[in-house]
Order: sequence, then structure tokens, then C-alpha cells
Amino acid sequence: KMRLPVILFLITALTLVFPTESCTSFVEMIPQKPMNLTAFTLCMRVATELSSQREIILFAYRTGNYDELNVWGELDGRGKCVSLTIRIKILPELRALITHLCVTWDSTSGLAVLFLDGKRSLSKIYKKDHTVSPGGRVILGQDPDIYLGDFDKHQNFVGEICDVNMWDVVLPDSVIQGIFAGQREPRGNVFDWDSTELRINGDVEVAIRELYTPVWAQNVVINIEADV
Ligand SMILES: *[C@@H]1O[C@H](CO)[C@@H](O)[C@H](O)[C@H]1NC(C)=O
Ligand SMILES: [Ca+2]
Repeated sequence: KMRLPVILFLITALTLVFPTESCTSFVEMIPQKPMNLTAFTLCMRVATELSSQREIILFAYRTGNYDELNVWGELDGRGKCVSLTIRIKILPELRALITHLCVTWDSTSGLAVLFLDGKRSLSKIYKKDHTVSPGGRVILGQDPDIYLGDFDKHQNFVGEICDVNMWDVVLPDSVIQGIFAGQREPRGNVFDWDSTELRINGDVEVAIRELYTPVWAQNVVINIEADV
């Protein structure tokens, strides 16, 4: 009989590293349900070292003719707000340390709110009474100017992104704070990072990282008796 140490409760996840400026590398995410949304919560963990004065696309959902739902980081904060469906400036908080970012939006009020590491921004009004259209494609890493293509390497994402989850409702602030702190419930019903199909294109490294270990389980080693 031997005692085998088993370390439990390590929660790991895929992570995507976009190493360089490129106009060919992107990851398509296949949604679990049609994206006719009247509300959503979109969360991700993201880090970048891009410091040049340029836009960075963080999430792009485009149908045939329209950018339906794009999230941009605009490091210099002076990005022009063209008439995209939803365009949210993120300002300088994005950095080389992983940041947990969530965006919520609800069409009834038009309220859009940003959360950075669980801290809530002011509310802004975007596209009251609008419905996001279904039938498009969601990609990470590039901004499509046509249905799926016409990428600009000065807008692409360079850095690491993971744990991209989306719900078709606005989650309460306390739930978003819990997710930032590592809770894995509720799982996204539009995108659930643990199960969503990812289609990798070009130079994107897919790695596994430790996402989160509950505080009570850190350094817990449980010995299990086993016949060997
Ligand atoms: C989205 O479309 C489906 C199927 O047509 C429908 O059942 C659902 O109610 C729609 N959701 C919204 C928010 O419009
Ligand atoms: Ca573009």
C-alpha cells in the first residue's frame, strides 16, 4: 500500500496567446444559442502590453453588414466613436497584468456598465430598445470589416485572453464580483469558456493555465490510500 498525494481543486482553463501584430490570426467562438440579444453580460480575463496609441479589438460580433457588438480597448482614450452598434471605450486600465473585464448592457434602459476586477464603472446609455441581430460570427483577435475578413493588423489583439463567457442577461454586481474572485457559477449560456467550441486560425498559442484555486483549497494536499 502506498499513499499517493493528490492535489485537488485546481481549476484550469484554456488560455489564448496572440504573440504578434497580424492580420491573419484569430479565434472564432461558436455560440451556444442565437445571438438575438436584448441584454447581455460579457466577461473575459485579458492582458496586453500594447502601449502604442492604437485601438485593440477585444471581442467582435459581426453579421453580414454590421458590427453588432464590439468591445474595444482604446489605450489612448481618444478613439473615435463611429456608429457601431455598441462600442465601449476601456481606457488605460488594460495592462500586462491580467484584468478581469465585464461589460453588461440591457436594451430596455440602454444602460451599459463596465467592470474591471469587480469594480463598477459609471453607467452609459447605448442603443436603447435595440436588439442585437442573430446570424453573425464572433471572433477574438481581429476586427472584421466584412463578414469574416478585411482585418487590420493595427487593430488586432496582441496579448493573452481567456475565460470569455457570455450570458443573455445582466448579472447582478455581486455575481460579477464573485466571478472575478473565481466563482464558476453561473455558467454562461451564450458562451461558456469551459465548453464553447473554439476555431483557431493563424498564429495563436493555446495553453492551459491555472485559473483559480479556492482560498480554502490552496496548498491542500489530500492523501488517498491506494493499492499499487
Ligand atoms: C431569439 O430568437 C429565438 C428563436 O427565434 C426566440 O425564441 C427568442 O425569444 C429570441 N430572443 C430574444 C431576446 O429576442
Ligand atoms: Ca477594421
